[in-house]
Amino acid sequence: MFKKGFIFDLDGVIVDTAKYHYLAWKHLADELGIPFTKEQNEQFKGVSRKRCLEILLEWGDLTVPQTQFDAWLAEKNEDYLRYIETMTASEILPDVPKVLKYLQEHNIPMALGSASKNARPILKKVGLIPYFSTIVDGTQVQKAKPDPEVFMIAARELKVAPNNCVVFEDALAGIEAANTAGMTSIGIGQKEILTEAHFVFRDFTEIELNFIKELAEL
Ligand code: B16
Ligand code: MG
Repeated sequence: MFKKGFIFDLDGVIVDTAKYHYLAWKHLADELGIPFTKEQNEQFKGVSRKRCLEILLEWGDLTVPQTQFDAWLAEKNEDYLRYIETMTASEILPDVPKVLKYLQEHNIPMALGSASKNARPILKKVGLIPYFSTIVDGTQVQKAKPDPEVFMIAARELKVAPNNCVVFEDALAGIEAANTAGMTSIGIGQKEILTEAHFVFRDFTEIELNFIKELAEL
């Protein structure tokens, strides 16, 4: 058993893929004649692809057969994957590597805990796979955040007790998931939104390594 484990969300914590999700959803929404703004896109953060489409169709007051639903879901993802294809390490958010390197140097196990079914290809594109002992993504979870399932699986695979895990999250649903799991939650974003997080930082440039050291009990 390791004493402490660190779990990272992907979109909005390690990379800013929210802008690509927005473009792909916007493209589909335009096609369907449903208004879709960047503010609405905020509500899609941390939410599964399927649930995002359900919400979009609710906004547009559209009910469609399953085959059409699946076709639009696939279309959105193909569009999104075209953006992902162009990603490089330059899109890793500032100072994220500083924290990952520090934890790796001190043998603290790290997991990825993401709702995205595209988490692995994205991590591969930006070259961060080697940092993670385990990757738990949208292909493995049955229940979406705020359900703690994704983080509970990550803790189990890290072999760290949930109350010794630290979670970095940008979505309120993810913070709720971490708290329900009994983990320490670190919000990345706005204090006004991530009100339930134990700590909130605008981004990783605000996080000092001393703080990480304390969390890791080094
Ligand atoms: P995909 P995270 C989430 O990733 C995103 O925040 C959310 O906007 C997206 O809809 C979801 O992944 C599903 O992504 O369509 O790639 O399976 O923040 O949990 O890393
Ligand atoms: Mg996120």
